[in-house]
Amino acid sequence: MPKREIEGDWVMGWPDRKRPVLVAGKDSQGRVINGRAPITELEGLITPTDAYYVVNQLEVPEPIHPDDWVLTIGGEVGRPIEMSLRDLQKLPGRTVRAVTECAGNDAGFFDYLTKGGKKPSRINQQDMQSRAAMREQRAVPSTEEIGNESTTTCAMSAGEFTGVPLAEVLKKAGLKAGAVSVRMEGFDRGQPDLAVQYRSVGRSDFKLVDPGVINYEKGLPLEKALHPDTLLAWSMNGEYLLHIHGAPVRAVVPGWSGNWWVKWLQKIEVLNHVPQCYYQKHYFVYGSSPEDPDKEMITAMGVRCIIIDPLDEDSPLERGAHKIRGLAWSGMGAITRVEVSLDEGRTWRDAHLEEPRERWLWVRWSYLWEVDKPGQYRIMARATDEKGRVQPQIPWNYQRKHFDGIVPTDVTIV
Ligand SMILES: Nc1nc2c(c(=O)[nH]1)N[C@H]1C(S)=C(S)[C@@H](COP(=O)(O)O)O[C@H]1N2
Ligand SMILES: [Mo]
Repeated sequence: MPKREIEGDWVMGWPDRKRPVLVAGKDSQGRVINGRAPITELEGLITPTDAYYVVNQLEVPEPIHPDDWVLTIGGEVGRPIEMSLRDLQKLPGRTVRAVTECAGNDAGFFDYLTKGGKKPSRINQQDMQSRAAMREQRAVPSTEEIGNESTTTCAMSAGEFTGVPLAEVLKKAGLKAGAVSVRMEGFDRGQPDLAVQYRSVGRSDFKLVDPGVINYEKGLPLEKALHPDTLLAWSMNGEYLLHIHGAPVRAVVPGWSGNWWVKWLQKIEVLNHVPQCYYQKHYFVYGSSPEDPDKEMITAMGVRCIIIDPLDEDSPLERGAHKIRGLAWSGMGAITRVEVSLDEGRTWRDAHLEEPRERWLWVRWSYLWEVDKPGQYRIMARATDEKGRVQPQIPWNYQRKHFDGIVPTDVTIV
């Protein structure tokens, strides 16, 4: 066996193992505007900051100096207030470790599992640079391009976030009795990218709703807004937020998909209704088609489990003992069980859940597989949560959001 690579990188002048590197797309000034995380290379639980995935629906705004930044809190409150970063930092703080996952992550597997066809690669190293260029040109992709482009597995990461519960800020302003939702507005402004919208659906032969130039915004239902782990965060992984992740302050909404985690916050508005924001009503929705009149906003992620080792690409494998490893998490409830099947799902055996099992973080799991007969093998894994929900929980929807199906790994044993 060839020796596995050790001196992959020079870090602080010393040779080290290869480090996970973000696959990024840059704008014409060389600034990263999107990125895919090399999640199958994750060791441990927390994604290093410079390998954290990046998704932006609108143009990335120019940075605001933290000293010039104020957050306005108004609407259905007793005392509308303005708070600086220092004001926020005077309130009781909180740290939460949570998975951020883009609602469109793994969308390509929806079609593979329902219609069959070619299995998308577990990690789709998309050409993020050509995406960035298309975005700047505002080009509408052809159906062929859409067919080749789906985000698999790398639009998710996990981090440690420090900030203040949104509930503390709302308490300070004083919620009025009629409060129903909390609109969070970012200071990024622009027109939604048509290419992104068409890719989400997987075709470009229908008419999109075009809201024109808007700020990114979402109206968080009050119950989730008041959950103590819903934060206004200024820190990620032990340091101040990077600009691309929403500095000075972003929302952290554990268990709910990334689109709820509004970056570059500038305004919080308490409402007596759920607002019809573009990204709430037209894009991050469940529905049967673009014409469906009963679209429903998406909220919590489903029950998720992925195999990160081995991957299809690792095939062929030699006979003997192999450790099957993966990650499991859920927006719906704590993970209590992961099972592995080696016979197309006929029988399932418990995998070992590795501690810790934090509620909003993923759980690492492993299964020792002894295999001595050469042949084709299909490895499947599925997670169960504390309420007994077994994946998948989320049905196919035309926007292909919140995929939580069981994606097998196929390997040959020689
Ligand atoms: N202001 C603002 N917040 C935003 C977005 C955006 O376009 N503008 N994109 C959302 C989406 S769709 C995702 S998946 C997450 C990604 O967060 P990250 O780039 O820090 O990983 O940010 C969310 N918050
Ligand atoms: Mo997203």
